[in-house]
Amino acid sequence: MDLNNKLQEVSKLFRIEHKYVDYETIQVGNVNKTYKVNFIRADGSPKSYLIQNVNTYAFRNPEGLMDNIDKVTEYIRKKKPGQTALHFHHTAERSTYVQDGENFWRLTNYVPSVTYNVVNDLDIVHNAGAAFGDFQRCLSDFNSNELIETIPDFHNTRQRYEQFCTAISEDKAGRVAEVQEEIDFLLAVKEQACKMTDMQLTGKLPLRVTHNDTKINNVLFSPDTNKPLVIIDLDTVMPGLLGHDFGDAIRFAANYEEEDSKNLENVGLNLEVFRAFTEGFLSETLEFMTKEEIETLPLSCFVLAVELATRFLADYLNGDLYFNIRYPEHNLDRTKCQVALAKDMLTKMNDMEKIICDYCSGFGK
Ligand code: GN1
Ligand code: MG
Repeated sequence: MDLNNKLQEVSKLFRIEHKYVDYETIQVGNVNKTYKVNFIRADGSPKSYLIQNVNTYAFRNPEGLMDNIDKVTEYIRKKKPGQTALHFHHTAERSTYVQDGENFWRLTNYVPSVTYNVVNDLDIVHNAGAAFGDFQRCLSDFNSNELIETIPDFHNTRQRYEQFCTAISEDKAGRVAEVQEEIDFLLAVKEQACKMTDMQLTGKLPLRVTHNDTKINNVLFSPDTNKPLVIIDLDTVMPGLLGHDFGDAIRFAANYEEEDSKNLENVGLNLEVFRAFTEGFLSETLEFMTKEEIETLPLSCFVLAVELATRFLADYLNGDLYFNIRYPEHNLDRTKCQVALAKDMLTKMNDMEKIICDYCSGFGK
């Protein structure tokens, strides 16, 4: 069926009765497919919604995922009644999704906003750090047993390495020979990259409820004030480590280049952006963080860059089954970029540590 017809049909099931106009594909997500769908209301005014087709290859239990999102958004809404929120519409049967075959559709309000992939404005970066920190703080007393793991072992770096090694030995797409340099680097740093996972397993780092996909483009900003409006992409909200959220945010926002850049000579950690994000994040989280959590923040940035590199490269070796790609070498370019970033981070560990220490000492931590 033509996508126009499908989106019309789905919006009807979610009881949207306005006149359908057209849709725009939102290019940012690497896993789900997202469309902004435009309508005209009876009074002639325009109205848009977001329709997503959830990737059921990545998310094997989409019903459980929607249940997680319901619980978390409701919890946040009660704590912050006036705040902009994501609202998932219901069908006549009170379901927040519509399933047809492998397609799993959902529909939310469209929030007029701006998002950023690369940001140099330090106020915006600081605000994003505070928004993700606030998200953690809001959920710090949420009982994580109520949530399912939407992707089991999502940030279990040891398991990510196992999947990576399987992809190398199977060599399904016949690509191993061309990526030996990247493989060698990733295998060489394995123990360092798995340190946080080990600390979690031995109880040295506490499990919390985390977002697990803290790219700055998952923060919607007000176009007028540049203040954060709402955090989106709650598919991976589940038990995790605070450092996963911090490290993932830094590897994305504090890179001089976008995460799939081919300009490898420019790829690296921008310490000013790191400082701005860190100060915003810690302004919300320092109060409840443990000493070990604070100490592992610089490492977490390296860990998340390396872990994602193993995921991109494993997918490239498997023949690009998981991530949406926009051209054949996309996963390889993503890998090279994360590897270059991880290498640069290794040279800046002390700088990151100093920025964190300076901030903490101001609060007697
Ligand atoms: C995926 O689809 P998107 O862009 O929200 C991935 C993240 C990666 C990210 C890298 C469920 O997120 O883990 O960090 O790509 N999400 C999932 O851009 O695997
Ligand atoms: Mg995501």
